[in-house]
Amino acid sequence: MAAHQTILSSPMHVGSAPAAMAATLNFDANSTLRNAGLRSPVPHSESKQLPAMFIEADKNQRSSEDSWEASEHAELEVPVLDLEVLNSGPDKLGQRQELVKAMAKACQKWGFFQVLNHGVDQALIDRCEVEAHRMFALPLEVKERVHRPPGTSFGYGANTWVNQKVLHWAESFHMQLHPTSNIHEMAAKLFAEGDPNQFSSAVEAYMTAVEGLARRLLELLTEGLGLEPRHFSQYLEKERMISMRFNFYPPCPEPSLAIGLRAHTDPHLLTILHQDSVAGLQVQIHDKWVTVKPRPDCFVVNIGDLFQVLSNTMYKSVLHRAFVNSSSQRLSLACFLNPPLNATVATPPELITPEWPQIYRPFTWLEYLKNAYLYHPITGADRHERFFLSANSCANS
Ligand SMILES: O=C(O)CCC(=O)C(=O)O
Repeated sequence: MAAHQTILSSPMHVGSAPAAMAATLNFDANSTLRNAGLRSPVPHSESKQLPAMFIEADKNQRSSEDSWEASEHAELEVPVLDLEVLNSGPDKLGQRQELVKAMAKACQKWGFFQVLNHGVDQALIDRCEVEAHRMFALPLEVKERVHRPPGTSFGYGANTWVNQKVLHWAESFHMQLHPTSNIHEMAAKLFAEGDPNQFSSAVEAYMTAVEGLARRLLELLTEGLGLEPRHFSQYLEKERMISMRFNFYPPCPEPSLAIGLRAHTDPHLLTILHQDSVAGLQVQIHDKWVTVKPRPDCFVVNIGDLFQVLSNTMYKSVLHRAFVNSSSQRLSLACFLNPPLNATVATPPELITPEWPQIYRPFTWLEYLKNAYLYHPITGADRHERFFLSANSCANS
């Protein structure tokens, strides 16, 4: 068993200035989730036939018959949890405990849940969605002003993984709020002829509100592990990484041959996703793909790889993907909560017992990010195995 470690401990000095941290994210172009360098093959809803570069040959990756409609299997509904009970009042105390338990149970089984009455103003969500649509509707040559260079993390383009031959039927735009915001800079390029502030103020206000929600959820989830609620969140007060990806899926001429976003786990700590009213997100459970019913009044929350490590696999980071359809466009806003790159991620000793031994060795988020994308870039299903304490210590998984 490893020596006692603090989880998300004080930064180890990999390079402490925010600018230096940002710079270290620029991986080798051949080794990461990267932009495909798209210029012309942006998915077009006008196409009658699916262009070859979007045809997914691997049937296991297509959104096909193997999906179960949650409505036909009541037990296969990603749970919807009502946060209303968090509003203080002595009569709500018992209900709060129930909520914490339900949340922990959802993360053990699904790694996913939805939250209702989450406290993020609906007007803020609507405003951010309007701005996302405005951004994707810009002419391609304007969007390319913020083109994400191959091998880097932020900007406009299409996500592909190394080794992936086929393009996703999707456009994406990834921005960062912390440690340094790149939102104003990119808005200034995108909306040079208009009012960049309209875009950046909506996006920043949305991300700030969602970060607040993510922190509240992190504390409840931590409590659900039997730890003091601020056990992890205390380390994210000053330094943290907050980013958001807009995912836009135009109607697809042959949806059964394409995929919006391939199956993957999120490498992050926690993901807070808002999907519009069009279905597309699917979660894998018992080797079946289950559709997460769109609830625009809810956020979808999922455990990332880092939280799986911190929880010693009690919480699961689960494969998910996005499918596309022929009639409706779809928008999702995915916000990611992360520690700073130089934070140490280590399972707390309280969660390590003889019956539930330590699975992972401590590592930094930077080390994980580089390895995660370098070695298991496509599904991410087993990329965290590289961080097992020893080859045989996968007893709990
Ligand atoms: O669009 C979706 O529902 C899924 C998005 C997602 O998984 C991601 O951005 O990582």
